[in-house]
Amino acid sequence: MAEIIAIVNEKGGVGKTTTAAKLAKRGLSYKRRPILAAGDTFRAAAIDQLKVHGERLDVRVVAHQHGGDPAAVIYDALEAARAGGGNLIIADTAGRMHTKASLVEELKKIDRVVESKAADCRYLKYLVLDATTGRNAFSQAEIFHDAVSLDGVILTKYDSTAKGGVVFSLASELNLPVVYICTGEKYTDIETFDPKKFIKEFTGIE
Ligand SMILES: Nc1nc2c(ncn2[C@@H]2O[C@H](COP(=O)(O)OP(=O)(O)OP(=O)(O)O)[C@@H](O)[C@H]2O)c(=O)[nH]1
Ligand SMILES: [Mg+2]
Repeated sequence: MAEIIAIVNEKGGVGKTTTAAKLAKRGLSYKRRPILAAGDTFRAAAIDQLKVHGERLDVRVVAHQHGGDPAAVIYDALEAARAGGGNLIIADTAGRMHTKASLVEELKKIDRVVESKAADCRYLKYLVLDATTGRNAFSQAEIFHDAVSLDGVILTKYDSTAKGGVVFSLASELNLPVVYICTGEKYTDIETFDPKKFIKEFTGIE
């Protein structure tokens, strides 16, 4: 049974693609066989960016042409996994689109593909939030959670801020857990979220 992780946010530059690569690297370290799916078909350079990560990590990248249908890319990645090519699909998605509604529609289409093609798979939708953006990050979470029901949040750029207070409102207002925290640009700069450690750092109280 494969696992599918979709990395989403409709804001550009929050760290989606980097995080997808970090999760692939993490998957490798747990003896998983990741496949990166290039679901950002909107921005011309996005596919190449993911391919570069794939080459560096020696991880297969499933990609279509610029402008293609992201759900079809995920479909092909599922086929590749079924054919024995991997057991952890990590799907990068677009952060810059014409309208907000189009990304949500795209995600719903991806949901439909996964449901019809891979109902037996574990399917997780993680929203990537830039820790430096505060309340704006929370609004993103609200929009996406409402639209596609998220499984968790990955907080990036935690190395650039002492804040990250969004963690509290995500939990209290949306009941949404932070699953990973990213602390830099290297593939290994990702760790599972540790609430106790976070509180200690946030409050400065031992
Ligand atoms: N300091 C720091 N930089 C990060 C982190 N995660 C990503 N970045 C950097 O943020 C920039 C944008 O990262 P991308 O992964 O391209 O962001 P994206 O969300 O895929 O952007 P678009 O595809 O343009 O929507 C890059 O320069 C990354 O190296 C992090 O945890 N810490
Ligand atoms: Mg990207």
